[in-house]
Amino acid sequence: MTDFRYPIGAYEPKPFSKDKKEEWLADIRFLPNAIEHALRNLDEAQLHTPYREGGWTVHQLVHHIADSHMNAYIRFKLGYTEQVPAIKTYEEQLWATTADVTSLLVNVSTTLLFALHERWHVFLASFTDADWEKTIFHPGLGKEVNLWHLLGMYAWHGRHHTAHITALRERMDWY
Ligand code: NI
Repeated sequence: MTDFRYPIGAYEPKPFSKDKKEEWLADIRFLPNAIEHALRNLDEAQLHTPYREGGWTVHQLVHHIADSHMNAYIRFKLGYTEQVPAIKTYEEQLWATTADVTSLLVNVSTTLLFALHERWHVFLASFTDADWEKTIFHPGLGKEVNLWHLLGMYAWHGRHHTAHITALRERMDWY
């Protein structure tokens, strides 16, 4: 049976390479376009459909990606400018139920993602090979994580949630 939670599988860390870097930077750059494409023509009833039983709705997924990637951007800025800073985890399930998420249209978050990812991509594209080895301390994981690992994680994270939406569209025959 298909696990709807992991349509593209789990994140698999990869060693640093120029090709992988270009691929992951492109994932960051084009995530907002991918989300916009995944959402095309969906009406409010469709947007409020859970992508799996008991899961987040499409609407919550989009706001979650914005929540997650705002945190991600801050993690990269901290990791780049400080010596092994401890980053802050957050309660993503609770963040997905606050008033801004429940009351605002998904367009607000896609607009936010276009601006955020433009800044994030330009920032990341300036990294030297050595910059990718800078680390943050991740209290959730209880260990140091380098910015290369973090890049792969967020490239995966964007594709992972986009696939939740596109897989739902396919199963529901929404075209
Ligand atoms: Ni997520």
